[in-house]
Amino acid sequence: MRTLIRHGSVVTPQGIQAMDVLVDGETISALLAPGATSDELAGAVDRVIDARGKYVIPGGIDAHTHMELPFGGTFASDTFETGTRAAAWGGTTTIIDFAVQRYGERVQDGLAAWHAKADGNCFVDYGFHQIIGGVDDDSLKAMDELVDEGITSFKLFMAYPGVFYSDDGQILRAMQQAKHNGSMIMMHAENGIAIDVLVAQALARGETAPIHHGLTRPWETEEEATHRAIMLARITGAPLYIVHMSAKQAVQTLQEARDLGLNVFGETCPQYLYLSLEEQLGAPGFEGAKWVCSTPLRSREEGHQDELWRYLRTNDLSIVSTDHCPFCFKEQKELGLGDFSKIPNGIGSVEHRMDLIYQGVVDGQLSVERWVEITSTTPARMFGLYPRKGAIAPGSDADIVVYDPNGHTSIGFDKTHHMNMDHSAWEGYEIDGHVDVVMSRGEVLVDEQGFHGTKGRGRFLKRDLSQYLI
Ligand code: DUC
Ligand code: ZN
Ligand code: ZN
Repeated sequence: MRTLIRHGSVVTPQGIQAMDVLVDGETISALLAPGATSDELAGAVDRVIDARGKYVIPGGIDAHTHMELPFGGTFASDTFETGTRAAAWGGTTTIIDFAVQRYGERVQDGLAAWHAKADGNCFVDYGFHQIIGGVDDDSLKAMDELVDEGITSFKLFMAYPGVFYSDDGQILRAMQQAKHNGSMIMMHAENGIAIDVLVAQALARGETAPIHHGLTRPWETEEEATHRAIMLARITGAPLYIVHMSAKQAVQTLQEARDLGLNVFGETCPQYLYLSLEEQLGAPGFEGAKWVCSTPLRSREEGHQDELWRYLRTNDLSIVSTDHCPFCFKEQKELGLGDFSKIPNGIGSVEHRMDLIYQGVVDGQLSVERWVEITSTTPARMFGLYPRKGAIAPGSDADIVVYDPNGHTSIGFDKTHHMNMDHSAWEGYEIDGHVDVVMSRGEVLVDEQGFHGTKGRGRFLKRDLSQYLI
């Protein structure tokens, strides 16, 4: 099957150029001057997609999702089937999910469990990071084995004592192992020991509403953990990627480390750019439970949101992913009625990331090139997928989105919603743009006629080492 995407503006981090894109089978075969002749096309074309007035961008890469994550006595409500279908609807053609090893389990068993959930069920391509919930001799050895299997990044938690938590000695050992095998350590940077004390004290005072989730995880707990993680990485020489950063002070600490030349990187998520402690977490009654996630939403009064946009412009934050971890309100979020600490942590956004960050372009926060860079090209480079993914170039996978900057998307539960949730955390958001066509390895998954994807077509991606590391 040969497809020609005509008359569009191809956007990459390097610039915007009027180009026709020829797709042959699963990959891009040529970029041609607009209006290519049949000689230049060297043969018949089976399908033509008209992208006049539209952007042609590499498919989105969401480097942080949690399909079916066990959390707080329940499971994230999207399966790999429902979650990757929603991703495709929103222009995301690759996800990297987190396989889980809990304390006492073999790492290899945790990874096998994630393959069992995902393999044969995905609509788009997928890779895994590995959560190490119990650092010991066996799990450190397993890290080397996993690198050979294309799992080249490992997440540790400085939060959630008794669940995923690693102490500083364990973190140091895992970082030494990462330095040895070339992999990337990803860090959930919050001081969980201090947070658990603050949570117990708040509950003892009768402070049970969702906003106390945020108030008991003050920015200092994120900044302190960020600093500690950077220092441990510095001792070991290992690279470090800090996930879901929300506090401006934590990103300033990251920026200072980057300015010293350390291999440290930061990620944020749409919820930290748009939503706030006061408006969402502080919504009346139990409503705020919809936005309980960790790290928490931050105060707008303190100005975190604007600072995060600025740090995206200066590349102190390198990537926007979602931390997609959806829970229904009924029966899941409601587990925390009367006790905010029992509300499962997470927000569902995998469907809306490309649109929400495009709105940042419309609002003057980012250039269109930077939008592509932080949602696709940098995630590909950071996690060993480039140039197979994250590029519009001959030889790359034909994961392509045709995006209409003159289109419109109304986000809401009854409107554009394919995630397996009973509400939208983004209800009422209006986007001045629209995902028109989504192609995964040469196959059109979404167009004006609707959805054409096939469950199980998504392939597991064996990833290389990060391309940002020397
Ligand atoms: N944060 C969340 O909000 N959900 C899942 C795990 C995490 O770290
Ligand atoms: Zn986390
Ligand atoms: Zn996460």
